[in-house]
Amino acid sequence: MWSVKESERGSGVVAGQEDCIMARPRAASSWPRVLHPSYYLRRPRRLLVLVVFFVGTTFLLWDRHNLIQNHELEELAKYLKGEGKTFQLDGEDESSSKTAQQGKSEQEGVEKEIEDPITEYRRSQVKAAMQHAWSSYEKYAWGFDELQPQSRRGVNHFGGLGATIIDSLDTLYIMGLQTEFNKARDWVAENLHFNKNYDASVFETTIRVLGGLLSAYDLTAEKMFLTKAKEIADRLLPAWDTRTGIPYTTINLDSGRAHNPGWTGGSSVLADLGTEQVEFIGLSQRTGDPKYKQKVENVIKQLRKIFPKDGLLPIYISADNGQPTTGKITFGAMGDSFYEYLLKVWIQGNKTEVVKHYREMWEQSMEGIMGLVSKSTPSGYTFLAERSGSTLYNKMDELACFAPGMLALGTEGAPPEKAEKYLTLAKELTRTCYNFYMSTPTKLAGENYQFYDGQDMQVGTPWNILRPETVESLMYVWRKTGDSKYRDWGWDIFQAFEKQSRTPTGYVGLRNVRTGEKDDMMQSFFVAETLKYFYLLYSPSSVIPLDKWVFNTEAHPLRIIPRVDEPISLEDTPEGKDSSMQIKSGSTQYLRQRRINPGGR
Ligand code: DMJ
Repeated sequence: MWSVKESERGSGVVAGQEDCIMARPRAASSWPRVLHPSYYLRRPRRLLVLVVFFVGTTFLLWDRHNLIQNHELEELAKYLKGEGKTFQLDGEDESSSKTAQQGKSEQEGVEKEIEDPITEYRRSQVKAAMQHAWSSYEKYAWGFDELQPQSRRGVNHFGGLGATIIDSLDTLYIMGLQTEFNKARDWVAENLHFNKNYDASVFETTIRVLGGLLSAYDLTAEKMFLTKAKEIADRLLPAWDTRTGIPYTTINLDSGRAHNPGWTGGSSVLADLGTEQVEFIGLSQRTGDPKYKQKVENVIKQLRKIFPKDGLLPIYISADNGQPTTGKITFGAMGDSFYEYLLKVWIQGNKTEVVKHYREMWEQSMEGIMGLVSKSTPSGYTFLAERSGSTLYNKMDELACFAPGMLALGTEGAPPEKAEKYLTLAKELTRTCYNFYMSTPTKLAGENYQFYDGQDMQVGTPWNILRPETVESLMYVWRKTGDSKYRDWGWDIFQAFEKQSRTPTGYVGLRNVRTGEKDDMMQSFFVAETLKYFYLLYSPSSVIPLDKWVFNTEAHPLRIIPRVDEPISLEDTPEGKDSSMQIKSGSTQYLRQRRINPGGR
């Protein structure tokens, strides 16, 4: 310990001299003297103090700089010492032990493939983000649909079905968060009931609840998930009881009364009625009951009657007569996932003959998409314009940023020139979507963008609600190309979410990406999709491989099962054959497979 005296001694001031110095008037003229080399050269102790001070300060600055620079690596080292292991589910009963086993084999696959510690570190950070989102929800909003982090309470926007819990199941499972997954599973088993007097969105309930439950079933082989999936699907089915079989948008979960809301002008919405096929076909495959797939495949049959040459359908369609009621065409809100599902039903059916027409329709739409492709000036960003009638509007939603991922996925099964065309467009659009983020002061994308001549992209609607589409595309394009640039771009976006959206009580969106003003909502798709796609972006491609799994539009992976049933009759008469026998045989084959390999990997 330094005594006062020692410290005085250390100051290098010789007794008597101090008084002498202090006695001088504090005039400006004293400074040049202090700065003059001779001031120190004549007093070696002062020189020594100065040298020690200089060396010490330099070391401190260097050390601090190094600390900051090496922060990632230190964290990484900690991680490599054993934190953040994935897939460690312990078995409690027979089905859980199957889960644990398949988890282990998945982890082995991960370990074998990982070579890049930075990627592994990033993945661990994404997992930590999920843990933070989950524990915040658990603490403040347990059992509610979604968390309002600033208000520290839950809200029900989906009828009180615990949307965040169901949307989280597979993400928790894939990330190996065993305790959290078990708690979510127990909540579903004990507290998830659907007898709610609530007007639910058929689409949202399908993609989040039905999709989430089916995915949990495919990952864990726990029958309870399938039973719940069937229960909610049965409550949604009356929505398809319309003159054409095109479903209404909204249904009361208790009474089964369905209708279209006023804001659609009484019509059904393309992205709703065309984005329920993967889940309902999946349910038929897993239960052996064809009634689910028949409802949703009939919708495609109706759409084929009005399917234009360019494969682009308007966003509003009458459930009464099956005709479009608007001319508006978009790959953004209300159009988007219809195109996604044309491709995904084909993949889900293992590209077999029975689903061939989905691929054909998708290819047709991809010819049409080329007519929407435009370039910004001066930088030449490629974007997807919207169309009304024959007029193009230079506006693109962030929602349309799913399209590059879809195009990359669609290269499989395309002839070489087409595949090249799809991939080129996918890469160009990914660059644009990444720049939706990087061009704002917060580095988070706005909801949509306008492209004015000479001004490239300008934020239109300024909010960001933690949407996943760009991250989703980064994951697909990275898997397709192996170009690490896409992982780096994802990391830029992830860090922006961490900086702008993370609060001590969960993640929020921004009201304005220019100012950074926060909103008060952690959307359930943040845990279902955004964080899952980030996690997969930093995982080897063998984690949920794309030749064995297909993601629904809420990022819930469903296992690909070959369709061996008869195709639904695409002609009007006679009405489609009863395919129950065929689908039963297909699903029997599937159930047999599951007994051998419950996880499906
Ligand atoms: C999600 O619910 C789905 O991805 C849907 O297809 C579009 N909107 C949100 C995410 O932005």
